Amino acid sequence: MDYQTLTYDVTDGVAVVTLNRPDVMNALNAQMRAELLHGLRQAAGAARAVVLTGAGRAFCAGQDLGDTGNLNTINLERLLRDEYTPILNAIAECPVPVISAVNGVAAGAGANLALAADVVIATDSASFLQAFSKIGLIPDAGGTYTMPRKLGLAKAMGLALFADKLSARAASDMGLIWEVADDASFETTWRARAAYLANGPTQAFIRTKQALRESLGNDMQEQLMLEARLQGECGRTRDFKEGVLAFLDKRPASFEGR
Ligand code: T3D
Repeated sequence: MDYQTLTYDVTDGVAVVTLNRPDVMNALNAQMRAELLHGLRQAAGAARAVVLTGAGRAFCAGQDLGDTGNLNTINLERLLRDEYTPILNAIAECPVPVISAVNGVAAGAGANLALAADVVIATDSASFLQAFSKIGLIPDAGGTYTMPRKLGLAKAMGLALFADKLSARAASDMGLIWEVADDASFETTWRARAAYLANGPTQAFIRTKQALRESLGNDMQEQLMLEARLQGECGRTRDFKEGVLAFLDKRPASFEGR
């Protein structure tokens, strides 16, 4: 696909998808949603780690409010079901870890797109804004699923109702995201994290993602059975043997992802 609204690059096992409509803070129009879905699906089969980030001073300002069409006839249920949900599913179902590298403000569906990733790394000056109530909507793009699970109901409810802008530091302190990096070292930080994943035991990372995501719907016995099955699979990988031998040899492991 010839992307117009994002850039797509795969280098050294890391796919980087960069939302690229900086004039509107990378707001999502129909074309960007289609291209993002395509890019994420491509990346899932082409890399050992995937990064989603934004060009310019924003990560993503959510729905392009200039691209909503006729407000009297707009069908938001269809929009979410047919255009946003497949993107969120593509992140959840991407076998390898997905990092959101949040380079600036993430608002509305842009905030929840960022939070849908497996690992969220934000630059110090970034912020998260559940902007929906400001325009008479509820949090969407998975926000009502993600936020209570990461934060608990009290903080999720407050963010959704009051739409306060949350600094990256506050988001990290609350457990909403994995880490914050200084603006000067932000790109170095997320690239190092992505490289670590791309050079690691990919089969174990795939199953770690699966086990942790599935745990949200499992009881303890189901989860213990899932762990046993997935660990059994890891035990048959070349990377497991290499990891143990490297430990015994007192040398760094060289993982192939198999
Ligand atoms: O509506 C539906 O179809 C339903 C779908 C809903 C899902 C959603 O995502 S609802 C939430 C939509 N997003 C928002 O409500 C956020 C709107 N934007 C803002 O609140 C602010 O722009 C920001 C907090 C993100 C950033 O503020 P600031 O002061 O740093 O920048 P700015 O000056 O407001 O914006 C810069 C430009 O980006 C500006 O254009 P201009 O004046 O330079 O030509 C602004 O209009 C544009 N922009 C920002 N957000 C959007 C946008 N253009 C279109 N859509 C946007 N969402």
